[in-house]
This record gives sequence, C-alpha cells and structure tokens, in this order.
Amino acid sequence: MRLLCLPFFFCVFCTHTYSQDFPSDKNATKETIHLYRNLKRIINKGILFGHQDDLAYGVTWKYEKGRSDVKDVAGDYPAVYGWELGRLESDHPVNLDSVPFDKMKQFIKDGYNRGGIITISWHLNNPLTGKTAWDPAPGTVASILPGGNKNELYKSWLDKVAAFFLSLKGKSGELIPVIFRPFHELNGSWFWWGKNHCTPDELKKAYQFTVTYLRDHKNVHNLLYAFNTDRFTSGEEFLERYPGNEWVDIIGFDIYQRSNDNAAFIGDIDRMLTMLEKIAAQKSKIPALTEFGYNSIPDSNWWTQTFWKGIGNHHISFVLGWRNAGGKAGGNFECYVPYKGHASEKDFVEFYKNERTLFEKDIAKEKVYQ
Ligand code: BMA
Repeated sequence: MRLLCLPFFFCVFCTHTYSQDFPSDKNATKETIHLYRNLKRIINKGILFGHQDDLAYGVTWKYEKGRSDVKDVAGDYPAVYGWELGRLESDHPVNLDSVPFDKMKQFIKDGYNRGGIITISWHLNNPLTGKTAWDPAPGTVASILPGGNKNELYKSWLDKVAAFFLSLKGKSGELIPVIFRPFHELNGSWFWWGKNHCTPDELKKAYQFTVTYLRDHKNVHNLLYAFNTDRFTSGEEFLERYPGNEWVDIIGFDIYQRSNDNAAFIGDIDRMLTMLEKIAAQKSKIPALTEFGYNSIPDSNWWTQTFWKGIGNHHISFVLGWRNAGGKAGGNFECYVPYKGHASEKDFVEFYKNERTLFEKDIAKEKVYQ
C-alpha cells in the first residue's frame, strides 16, 4: 500500500508546486511566467551580471551602436540591463540621466532579442512639490494614496509608465517582460518615499496601489515586481515596509562600497545576503543585489578579491552594477564597471571567466522566456 501511494503522492505534490509557482500577477504573460520560473531555476547555476544604462553610454562614449563598456572589456554583454524612467512622468523625451526614451525602447528590445533580462527603476519627481525624487517633503506618500490630493496626478503618471511598458514588444508582438522596482532604497531617507517621510503603512499602501493600478486598471501583465531596500541590519528592518507576498516577486537591496575597507564591505555584503536568502526562502521570492558599486573601482583586484568574496558563496539571481556616467556636471564622476583601459580590466575578465558569473552568452542559452 505504501508503494502504491507514493507515486500518487509525488505526482500530486509536483503538480501542486508547479501550478502554484506563479509570479504575483496571476495573469502575467507567458513570457513573464517563464522568466519568473527560469530566474528561480538559474539561481542554482550562477549569478547573472547586470549593468545600468549599459548600451546607451560608457565612460568615454555615448550612443555608439552595439557598444557596451562590459563588452569592450569582457567580450560579452551583461545578462541583465537596467534602465530608468525618471522624467517620463513629466512628458520629457529624455530621462533624468539624458537617455532619450525612444532610444531606451530600442536598447530594451536589443537586449531582449539577445536573450537578456530587463530591469527598470523610477526616480520619479515629487508629485507634491514638482521637484525631484530627492525632495523629501513630508506627506508626499500620503498625498498619492486614494483620497490624497495628488492621487489623480500619480495615476496620470502611472498611465504614462503603463503605456511605456505596453509599448515594449518582441519580434512576434509579445510583450517584453520587465523587472520593475518601484520605491527602491525605501529604508533610506533621501527619496520622498523614504523611511523618515512616511509610515510603513503608507509605503505599503503606495506599493500595493501602484501594483494594483498597473496590473488591474491598466492591464499591464509583463512585469515582475522587485521590492528593494538599501543596506539593512536585520530581517525585521528589511521587512518593515514589505507590502506582502502577493505584491512582490523579487527581493533585494542596494549596496555601495564607500571606503577602502574591503574586508568590511565583504562582511557587510555577506551578512546581508545571508539574511536576504533566508527571507527569500521563507517567502518563496527571488533574491537579488538590485544595485551595487564602488565608484571608480580604485582597486585593481576588486572584482575577484572583494566583490566575488562577498557574493560568491550565495545563491542569488542577479547583481546590477550602477551606471558608467563618467564625468558629470558639477565635477562628479561615476563609473561602476571597468571600461577599456581601466585598472581593474584584467581582474574583471577573471571575474567574467568564473563559471558561476553569467553574462549574455550564458543567459542566451537558458532561453528564459520559453
Ligand atoms: C544616482 C546617480 C545619479 C542618477 C540617479 C538616477 O545614483 O547615478 O546621477 O541621476 O542615480 O539614475
């Protein structure tokens, strides 16, 4: 009797697990469902490498067809492409980092057609003051919720974001899946949705409202939702503003190295990833390092001797290096992945060769949308 029951039990169990393994949007497009399941599967193979604005510009160039700092150095594109929607809400043709939205759409298609994965952040202006995302006027989050005096304005902004997502189509007219990470770094206080400017309940409601509006009112079904904090010290802190399992697919945090204490950075990243993986396992979510960087990478062995030492023992989906903006107005400089001639170039190639780091050639083989 035991033998007779077992196959039946396993069969029911497997079907159950498989049918339950949907993203938060139960009406997600089939490519989005496949992406979600494949991201979970690929965690066992390695860590996908991503880069913000990779195809738009590098430290020494802008808008050169097919160019990428990652490719210049490693001979391969990243597996994940990060893009940013800030200023779409105010009908600007160009985002806050000078990337024209029409070019961005083409870059998204190019990356997707190569089998890559797209993730999008949104440093949206402050709807209450009209200033930037970094204007933390009190009461802004409350103002965008239903009943708040900026709810209609916020909805009109989400209409534009929805139209953008629905305009992203592959060769057969299918919608291109996107990992959307609204309200990122929400446990910091530099953005208007930050910790000191709203209650946990207000933030959760804003997140839930955003998902519900895009998914149920605008019928956007090509999104996976990423919930992401900045550095955090405990599971409680990470989850303080978590909107709930039914609103989120990916969980992560952003981390930047800001001193030359490599050991401290390795320890920080390792500790936070351990907590993140535990939460992800408990909640059946996909863990990721949603942004990382060490500006200018002033250490030629940083990739193998610091970054990999922090992430290499972990099972996470992807890491997204921030943008290679180069010199900016005001004299600031930003560069988070090496470019041709950079001192960490050789070490990045070693990092690339590690069989657990996955780039474009690896992700293309995985056919994540099928
Ligand atoms: C920041 C910097 C800014 C940029 C912003 C939004 O970290 O890179 O220059 O405008 O992200 O992408």
